[in-house]
Amino acid sequence: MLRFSKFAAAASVAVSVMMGAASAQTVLRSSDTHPDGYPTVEAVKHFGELIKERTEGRYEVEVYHSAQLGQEADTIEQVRSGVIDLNRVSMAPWNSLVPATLIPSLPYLFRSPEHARNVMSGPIGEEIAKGFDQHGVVLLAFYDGGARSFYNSKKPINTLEDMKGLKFRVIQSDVFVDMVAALGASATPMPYGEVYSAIETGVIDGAENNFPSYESAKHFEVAKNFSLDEHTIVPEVFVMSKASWDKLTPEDQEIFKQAARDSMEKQWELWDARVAESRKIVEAAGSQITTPDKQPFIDAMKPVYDKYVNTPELQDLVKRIQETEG
Ligand code: GTR
Repeated sequence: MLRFSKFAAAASVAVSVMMGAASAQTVLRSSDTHPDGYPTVEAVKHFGELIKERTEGRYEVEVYHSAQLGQEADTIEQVRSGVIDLNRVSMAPWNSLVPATLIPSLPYLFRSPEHARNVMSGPIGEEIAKGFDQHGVVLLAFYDGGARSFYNSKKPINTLEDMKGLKFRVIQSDVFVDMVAALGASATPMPYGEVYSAIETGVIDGAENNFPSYESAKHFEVAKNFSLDEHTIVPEVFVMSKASWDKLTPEDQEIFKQAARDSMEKQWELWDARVAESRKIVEAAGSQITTPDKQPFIDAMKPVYDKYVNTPELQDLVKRIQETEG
C-alpha cells in the first residue's frame, strides 16, 4: 500500500497507482484530530474497508489521525479546496459557513444521544447535509459526538453559580462563546491541540467535551473537576471534497454513500463502548465527577436561542427536532 509523508500528503490530492494492466487504485486521504483507535478514526477506517471491498480494490482510505494534517479549522479549508479528499470533524466549526449547522450545536436541544442519532440519521439530517453542498464538500455521514460537559482545574461545579468567573476554552464557534457567557463564565476559542498546555499553564481554567475526548487528549491530567452538565450534543461530520466526489462514477457515489451509512452504525457501537471505557479511565485517575442540577443551566440559555433561532425557518427546524422521538 502507498504511504505518504505529511508533506507529500499536503501537496497532492488522491494518488492513483496502476495496479496491473487495467485497474487503477486510488488512495483517498482523510483527516481526524483524534488518535488512532478513537471511534471516529475507526469508523472512517471501516468506511475505507467497505469501499475497498465494494469497488474491488479501486479505492481505499488512509486516515491521518492525531491532527497530522493540521487542526480542524485548517483541515476544513483543505477538504473544501480539494487538497485532501475526506475529513472527519465536529459540526461546530462549520457554524459560520453553514447556517443550518447552528441548530444542532445549540445547548440542551437534544434530550439524549439517542434523540440526536434519530434526528441526524433521518430526514432532518438529510436537510442539514444539503447545506454543505455549496461549500466544496459532500456530507457523507453524521457520527455521534456524545454529550459535552465542562471540566476545570480550579473547583468542582455543583451549581450554576460555581461557573462564575471561570475561563473555558471553546470550539471556534460563536454559539459556544455566547453559551459560556450566558452561564456567567468566559470563553476563549482555541484549537483543540492547544488545550492541554493552556490548562496546564493556567491560560485557561478548563474546557468542555465528551468523556472520550477528555480522556484521549489527557485533559483529565490537568483538569480534574468534571461536571456532568451535558450542555450540548454536537454531531460529528464526515465529509468528502466535492473535487474528489465529482471524479466518482454515479455507481461509485452510491457505494460511497452506503458505506458511509454503514460506518455510522459502526461508529455508534464503538462510541457507546468508548464512553463507558473513558469514564472508567478518568475516574480511576482521580477525576471528580459532579452532577449539577441542569435546570438553571437550561434556563440560562434563553438569550442564546433568542439570538440564533432568529428566522421562521430556523424556529421551525428547532420545533421539528424537538418533536422527533428519542
Ligand atoms: C471533540 C470532537 C473533535 C473536536 C474537539 C474540540 O469532541 O470530536 O472533532 O471538535 O471535540 O473540542 O475541538
